Amino acid sequence: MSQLSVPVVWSPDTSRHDPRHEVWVGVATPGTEVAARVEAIRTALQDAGHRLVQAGPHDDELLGRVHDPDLLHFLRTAASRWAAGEYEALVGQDRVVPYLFPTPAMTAGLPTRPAVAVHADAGRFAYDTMTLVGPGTWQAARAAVDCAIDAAALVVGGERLAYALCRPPGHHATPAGFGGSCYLNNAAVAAEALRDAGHERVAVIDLDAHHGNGTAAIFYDRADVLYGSVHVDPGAGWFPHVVGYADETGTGDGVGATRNLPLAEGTGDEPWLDAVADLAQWAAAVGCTALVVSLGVDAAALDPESPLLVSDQGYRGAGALLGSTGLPSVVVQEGGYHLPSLGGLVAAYLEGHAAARA
Ligand code: SP5
Ligand code: ZN
Repeated sequence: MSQLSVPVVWSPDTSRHDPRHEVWVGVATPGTEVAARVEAIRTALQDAGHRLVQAGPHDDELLGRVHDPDLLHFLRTAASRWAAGEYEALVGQDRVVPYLFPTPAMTAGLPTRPAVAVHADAGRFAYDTMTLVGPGTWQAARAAVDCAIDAAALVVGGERLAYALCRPPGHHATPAGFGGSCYLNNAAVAAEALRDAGHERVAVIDLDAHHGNGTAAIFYDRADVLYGSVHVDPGAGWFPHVVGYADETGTGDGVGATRNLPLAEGTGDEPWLDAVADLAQWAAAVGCTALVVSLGVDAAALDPESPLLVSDQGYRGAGALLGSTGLPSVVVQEGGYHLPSLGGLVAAYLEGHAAARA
């Protein structure tokens, strides 16, 4: 058991974010990306014999390579701007909810000026109404980035596999936008950390049920960080709806360095694992020397947020496929919302990955 023990990098600060609500088709529904997820995963991984490592603080250098300074400034200050307003008295809640979206449909070619009112300014960065910012959101998202940085450092230091218990998740956070329960792109930061340490080509393999539009956007024009994703077909009506199609394959230097493998609703283990195998072979064949795995476990059958039907065995098999590339790997937590089975799914993935041999 101990030889299969994987370092699990976590931080108590990741629990400081409480989304409270998701505004879904105009109605405040209970949040799905809750702090209890951390506890569920941490307990399951401890029970499986993995070892906890607490993340230390890091500066914003790597973060600044994947996100615009304006986004970082907004997220850092939004909760206090909201608290300074009259929203509590007006509507009785303290979460930042966007009210206006200054898309090109509105600005029609004029420059987008920052709005003075924070409820109007939020739409400059938020691209959905479901990803609310509260008092601890920045601290938690920043701590999740620290988990990713420390997990990458462990792999650079010689571990063949490290797991970052990132929460809130990150793969929907784009260079200048947040949404899909994500604020800062943990996986992208891990990839940058591996690049920094001398890995000239890194692959991010995204197993979350949803297309990681943020990670895809960050690396879309780059040849040094590949992005490969298996996810529920956005064309069938699933988040992120407008991106994540198979014909999105990269641009400029990044032509051919993005691969999207969308699957139909109801897809189970066998076709899902075929897609994972395809991505694993691709990463190894094109000369990547390290992997970042965006491990969402919301493709599982019991998950309330996706229609894919992957089992525990499926996640164990995905771990085995990616582990058998032999590439040093940083596994970063993304989605997964069924609290009773969440921890077991992550443990199954890590067991498969840790036991695999090239
Ligand atoms: C990281 C991740 O898995 N993000 C998922 C974002 C998808 N959210 C879309 C939500 C669609 C509506 N779900 C209804 C939930 C009502 N509370
Ligand atoms: Zn997801």
